Amino acid sequence: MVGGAAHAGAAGDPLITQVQDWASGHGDGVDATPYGLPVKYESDVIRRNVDWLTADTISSINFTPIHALDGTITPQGCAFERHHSGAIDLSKQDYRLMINGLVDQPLVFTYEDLERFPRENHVYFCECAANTGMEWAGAQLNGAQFTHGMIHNMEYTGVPLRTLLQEAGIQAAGKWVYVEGADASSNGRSIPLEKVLDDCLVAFKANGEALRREHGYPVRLVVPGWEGNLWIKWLRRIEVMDGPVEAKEETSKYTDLLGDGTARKWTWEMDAKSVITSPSPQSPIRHGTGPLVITGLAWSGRGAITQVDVSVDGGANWVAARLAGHQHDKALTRFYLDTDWDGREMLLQARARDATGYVQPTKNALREVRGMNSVYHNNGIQTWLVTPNGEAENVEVS
Ligand SMILES: Nc1nc2c(c(=O)[nH]1)N[C@H]1C(S)=C(S)[C@@H](COP(=O)(O)O)O[C@H]1N2
Ligand SMILES: [Mo]
Repeated sequence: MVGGAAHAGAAGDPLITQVQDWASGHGDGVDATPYGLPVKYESDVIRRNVDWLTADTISSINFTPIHALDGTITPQGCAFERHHSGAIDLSKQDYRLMINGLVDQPLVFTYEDLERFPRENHVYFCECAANTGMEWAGAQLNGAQFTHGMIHNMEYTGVPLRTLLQEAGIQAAGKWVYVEGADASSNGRSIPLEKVLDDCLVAFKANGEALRREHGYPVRLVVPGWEGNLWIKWLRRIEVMDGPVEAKEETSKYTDLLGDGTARKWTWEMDAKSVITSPSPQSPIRHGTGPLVITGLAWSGRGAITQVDVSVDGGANWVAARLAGHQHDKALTRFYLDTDWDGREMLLQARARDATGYVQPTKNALREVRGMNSVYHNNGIQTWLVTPNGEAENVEVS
């Protein structure tokens, strides 16, 4: 069908029959682009803000254009940013990492020191706990970038934090670490030692190149599967402690006020979640009826994604989507449903299942357990209403 359409359109098409400018002379030489930027035709694939959320851009957030990306790796240049006191300039020369507290030997590492420890490469997603937080009370923001764009997925190169702590020697009384950044906010968080010894990385490269400034250059902490707030940028100090600090970012923030007035606390893991990135409000169907690729992302902080189901009728019927590309634990998984669209209205949903058997809940199921006061950890099923003209809109089905 697609082939037939292309054949009919080709007759007399000057793009086929005439020699074009780009074939009539030379292109740019290899010296024209020492470091490449996206081509000008893709200039709308950019981070975006939500105005009413970002009155102050210093302590603020922007969103990854997930509606316009494909595959699983997020380019650093358009990966969402979240700063509590702005992105800072910190050179490798001025970089120091201190390990102190309940250790045999307090240590300070330079950037060069870190490069001399055995390093690893891992792909992980980083999701702000507030991702989708604006949707608790009902459908609000019109676009996957805004409802689900506080997430990115990169390949990190770094040294296991375990290795550095072993170098310092953890004392028996040490049960937690307190980690902080070099920025004015410091964004201090407590992390239990089991997690730190398991898979946390002191990372200095992302997607093969140095971390961008806004993602914590020269060194950030990677805390796989756990909420983004723990992923300390411009990592400065790690104190081994016998208990948590109960700092601002883990008491007044990053806890969830339940319906009965008590708070859910230490909600570190990001539960399984998914979203259809296209079609979606910022990526409507422009080609009419016939073959349609429905695609999206799924992820779980508890391991691998094992299945993604897609519904075109608001959750009445489900079809298993095709999981494509690399699949890593605690990393984004790309799914596709290759289908035919008859032009009828669709209520598009995706539902993720992870290796623990956990299935992504509906928003209402989440509200029954968590009440209506929450902001963080909203992993409810998202619905896009696609109308016969191909436009899509953020809605909820009951
Ligand atoms: N030092 C420092 N680390 C920080 C923050 C910060 O403001 N300062 N923000 C945190 C939050 S809330 C999130 S969601 C992630 C975002 O990482 P990104 O900006 O690379 O997307 O970084 C975390 N680490
Ligand atoms: Mo965050």
